[in-house]
Amino acid sequence: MNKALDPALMQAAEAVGSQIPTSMEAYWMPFTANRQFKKAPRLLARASGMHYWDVAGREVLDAVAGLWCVNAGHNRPRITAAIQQQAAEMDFAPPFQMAHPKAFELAERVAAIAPAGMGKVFFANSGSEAVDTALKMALAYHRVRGEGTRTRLLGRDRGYHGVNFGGISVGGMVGNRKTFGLAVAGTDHLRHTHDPARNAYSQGQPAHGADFADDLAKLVAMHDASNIAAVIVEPIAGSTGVLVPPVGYLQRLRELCTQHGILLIFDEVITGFGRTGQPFAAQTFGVTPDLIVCAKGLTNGAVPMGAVIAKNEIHDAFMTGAEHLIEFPHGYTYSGHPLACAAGIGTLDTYAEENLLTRASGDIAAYFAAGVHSIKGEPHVIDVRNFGLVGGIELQGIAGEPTKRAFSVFLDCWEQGLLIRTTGDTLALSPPLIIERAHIDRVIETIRTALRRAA
Ligand code: PXG
Ligand code: PLP
Repeated sequence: MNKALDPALMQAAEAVGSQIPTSMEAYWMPFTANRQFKKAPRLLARASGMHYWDVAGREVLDAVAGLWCVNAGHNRPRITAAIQQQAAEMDFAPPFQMAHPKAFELAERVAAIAPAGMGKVFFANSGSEAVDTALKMALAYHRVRGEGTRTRLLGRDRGYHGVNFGGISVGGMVGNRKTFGLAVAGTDHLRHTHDPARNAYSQGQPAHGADFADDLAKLVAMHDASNIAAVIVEPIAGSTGVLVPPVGYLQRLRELCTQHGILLIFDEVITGFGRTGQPFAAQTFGVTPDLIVCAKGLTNGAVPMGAVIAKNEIHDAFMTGAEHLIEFPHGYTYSGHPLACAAGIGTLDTYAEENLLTRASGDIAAYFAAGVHSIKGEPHVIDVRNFGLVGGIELQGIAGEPTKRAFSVFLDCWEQGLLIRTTGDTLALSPPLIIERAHIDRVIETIRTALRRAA
């Protein structure tokens, strides 16, 4: 007998013909409270457009694009067809000293929507891999130009750059760092820009805090620019609770980086592919970094893939020396995997056909902003933040039990048929870019109901 699920859920699942796990023992779940989850599992079975259906056949509105990644909505036909066709045609092609046509095609397509002058695309398989790729690229770039003393990597408090050693080292979420020893040495961090005393309930970009960027000048004074390779920031910090950059902040960072020869890396794993109303946040905020890290929306979440988009001159600096030598000793077995490339091309086609990469700059974003800000004044709410089609609703945590209140709201929403995300005591929203007004109404009213009965 199946002991994995409680009898009621199992019965419901069997009634709709869902495949259900025969055991939950072996799967060690990522970033999950494993024991709690396995007592009351939330299992998804199908998806289409704005919705999931769980194994019991219950419809769930997706207000977080899966995990910030399904920007075109679920199971889009072009993407599905591209994957199916590729799987039947060629399973794998070695990416080292070999290639296949779709890798070139996808790179061209990504470069075409990237900021001008950023025309070189290096593939990885996740945001975390892309982050570590960008950090290594920065180190190697300085070295190949004879500035090999530039080895220090800077990040920012509350930054999330994935979970690999490079990423947690420049990252600034203590829970993701404290367990893992020394990780990569020689990092340092700017302060984060969250300043609720001055900026609570800002609509779009907060007015105050451009001066937080001057922390970079302080770190230059401390370490000397000749020792600093790069600074990496998320244009909008996502995982740490949707922190929108203050007006002028990214511009100031860019100025300081240029002045000191430090590479500026934008981690656009969440902000990339239309989340802010342009293909990349670099374009939305009018600031061109030296490297862009992206993933998630690159393939609409359908096949794992990440990428680093580099300025042409960074790439070109590597193209020296003997032509038979490998210029950048880095890459993954699955860099530019055929299935991921096919999914990426199908994804970019879908975005283009439906103008999704700029949809979050239009009326729907204004409607979304009005919706999330209408939550102000509900129980426990202490701040609301938004930009494009991303929103954060920060709750007062329960004293001594951080994250518990937000997670209880998450569970209530799930019971009501709505998928959101929580980080700390912030509720995060990043719906598929195809969202319509009626969906937004439903998201907001479901959260409102949950807040009004939250402990
Ligand atoms: N950089 C940023 C800015 C991200 O948001 C990564 C890197 C890592 O990507 P991979 O594909 O390795 O997961 C991310 C991923 C959350 C949450 O709770 C966010 C992410 C991943 C998991 C959870 O908000 N973002
Ligand atoms: N570990 C071993 C023993 C390997 O042979 C390889 C790749 O060949 C890796 C790790 C890295 O795997 P990937 O290229 O998928 O990142």
